[in-house]
Amino acid sequence: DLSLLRSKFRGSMLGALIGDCLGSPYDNGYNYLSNGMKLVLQKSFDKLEGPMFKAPVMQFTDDSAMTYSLAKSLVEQKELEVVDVAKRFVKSYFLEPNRGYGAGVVTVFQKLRGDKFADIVTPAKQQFNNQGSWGNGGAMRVAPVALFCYENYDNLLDTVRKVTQITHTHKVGVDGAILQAAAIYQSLHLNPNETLNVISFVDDLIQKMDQIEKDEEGLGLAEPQPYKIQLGVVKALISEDGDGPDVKDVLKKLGNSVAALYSVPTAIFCFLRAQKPISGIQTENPFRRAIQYAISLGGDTDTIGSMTGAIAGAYYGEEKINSNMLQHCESSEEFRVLGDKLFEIAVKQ
Ligand code: 8NA
Ligand code: MG
Ligand code: MG
Ligand code: MG
Repeated sequence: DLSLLRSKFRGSMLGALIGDCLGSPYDNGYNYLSNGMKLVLQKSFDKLEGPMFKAPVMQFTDDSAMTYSLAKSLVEQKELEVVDVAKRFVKSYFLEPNRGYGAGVVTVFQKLRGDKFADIVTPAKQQFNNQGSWGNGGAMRVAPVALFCYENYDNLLDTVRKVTQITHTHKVGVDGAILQAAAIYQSLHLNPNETLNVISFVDDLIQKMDQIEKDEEGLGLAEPQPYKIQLGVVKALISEDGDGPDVKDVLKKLGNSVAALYSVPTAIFCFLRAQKPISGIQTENPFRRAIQYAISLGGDTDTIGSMTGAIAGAYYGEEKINSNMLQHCESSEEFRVLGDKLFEIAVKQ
């Protein structure tokens, strides 16, 4: 069904945007939201869904700025042109430097601009004493690649690696982007009108990451397969019955930080957990439930909200994203159009 698939492409782009815009006001360091703040979040989402609510448009942050640049480049070049992507990242940063970029990544942008993009490999490699960044900045912007490579998983892996390494070369930063893209890819290929098998969703990701991390052994990491392990934790948490796991337990085991390893598996968990009701979150809408839950975990709320939104939007499609809520997000029309254009390029009709 091509109209459903188109809606899923839009949903992923819009989901990434809405999670970022709605999540960024709650960015609070490393604590999950207090009961009082969770109520504020509930009421604010209720208002944003209402038709008459006049609120200032919520601004997006670095997550959406970089997602936008990447999508624009893929749409205009119709293939991956890494230098073009790097130029767009840098141009967009220097036009609007106050979008909340990671503390280290700015150095990469300065170096790229400084030598006029003659060398786009070295600046990222030099980050953090030549270790490279393991931040979630590669994963947070990767949705357009998952859409662009809808029909070719091997191409997805290759494309994710190349676009991530513009800023993030640490294996854990790159593999976090691969995992986020793989989760979106799986969501896109599933039918939202059938019940989601949450266990097999995780098992499929474990199998993919096992392969990827096995191929990269020997890089000298203390733990050679960290994502495979964290996905095992996701599977255990999602299998708990009753009210599901306590928020404190989720945070202790999965995390909510700017590290890719402690945020990408968390976003996947939020999407899967929201298949069922969650206490303290009043909504019938599973897309809203996923991002509201992600934001309630605190920490890097814009990014975990955005990554959760990109996965959930790719699964449910645009229909499940409240249109009033979207009106309150900066540039939502542009993100919808980019979803359409990626669909037209990626899906052979
Ligand atoms: P980055 O590459 O600067 O990484 C983010 C941070 O992770 C760095 O500033 C370091 O503190 C740490 N880090 C990464 N790699 C290493 C390493 N090898 N050794 C030691 N420390 C390391 O930027 P990014 O693009 O990955 O960051 C993305 C995040 O920053 C997103 O959440 C984005 O929204 C932004 N951001 C985060 C917060 C927050 O803390 N909640 C606030 C504003 C902006
Ligand atoms: Mg951000
Ligand atoms: Mg970086
Ligand atoms: Mg963030």
